[in-house]
Amino acid sequence: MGRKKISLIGGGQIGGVLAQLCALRELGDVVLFDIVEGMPQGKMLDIAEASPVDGFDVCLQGTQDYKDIAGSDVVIVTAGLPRKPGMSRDDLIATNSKIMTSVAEGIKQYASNAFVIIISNPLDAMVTLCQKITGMPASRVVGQAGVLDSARFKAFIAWELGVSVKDVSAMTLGGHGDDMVPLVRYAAVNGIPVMELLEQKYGADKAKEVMEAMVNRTRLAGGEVVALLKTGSAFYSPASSAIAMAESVLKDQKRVLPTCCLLNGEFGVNGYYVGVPAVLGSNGVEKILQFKLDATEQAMMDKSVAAVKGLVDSLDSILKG
Ligand code: TXD
Repeated sequence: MGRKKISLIGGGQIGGVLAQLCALRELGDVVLFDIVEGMPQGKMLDIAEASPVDGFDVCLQGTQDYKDIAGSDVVIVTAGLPRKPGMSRDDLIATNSKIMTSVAEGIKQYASNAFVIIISNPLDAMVTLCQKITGMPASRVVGQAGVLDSARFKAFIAWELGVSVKDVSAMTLGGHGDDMVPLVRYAAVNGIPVMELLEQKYGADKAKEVMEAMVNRTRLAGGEVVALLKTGSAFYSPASSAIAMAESVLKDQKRVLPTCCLLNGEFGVNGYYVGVPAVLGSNGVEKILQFKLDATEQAMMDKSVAAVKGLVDSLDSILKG
């Protein structure tokens, strides 16, 4: 039995960390594709030379040739420009949709049986484009945003309450933009509602304020990192997040992870990619878990979905222009 194979399209900041995480966890052999001559080869050689130190046995290859992604079990796409300070994710659409078009054609030709995770921004539009061009089943083309947005929300809650991040569960739904929907009602520490713990600590009024600040920080967390870095955007946490999704598929873990999925009526959305909780296993998106949103949550979801629709509906004219 051969090893699993993971191909990473885009060998920049996130791509490099993805390659190292795949190797450290021995998820499988890794191919790193980038258009920049020598760069993916150099990064893979560098990681491979750490293998005797870290003790992993996988093959690592850098390439400029899509042929090398043939037979991939998982493909993760980060190709495209990142944001600069002051830019929104949506400002990237013109450049990144051209890049995504060429990437999707490469995947269609050589790896159409893989499970594909898109990371490139603007996320919801890029995953839509990739699925359209490849024509692959929507259960095998998804986007990563929710695992990261939820991780940020969980981290802020853990830091605020002084508890382990391992015991916090919380989730964000919707698009990967500033209108995303952090679900306050379901945020919990080992099952205990976070709001109850905040009320004990601060009283009801201040507890609401503290939660609101965490919700806002979650929504703007990508920009917070961009402003600090000054060049480029977050890369460690997006890489970890996509690896959790890839691992769930490669090992058939059936984890329930917030995933950017093509919806078919779920949460009142039809025909658009939006972040929802999904069971990820060897068949890709095996199930979307639905539950009732209250009126406030539904209103936030509708606003977030409206932003996704506006962006996705502009794709056709951008690609023609
Ligand atoms: O959670 C999320 N989804 C995200 C997404 C969180 C943070 C950043 N997110 C987005 O990921 C970000 O806005 C970018 O659109 C992507 C990649 O971010 P990264 O920080 O890795 O960008 P880099 O370092 O600029 O790397 C991009 C690489 C770079 O090496 C280019 O040479 C390459 O993409 N590139 C290409 N690769 C293949 N094919 C083509 N055509 C191509 N064009 C550029």
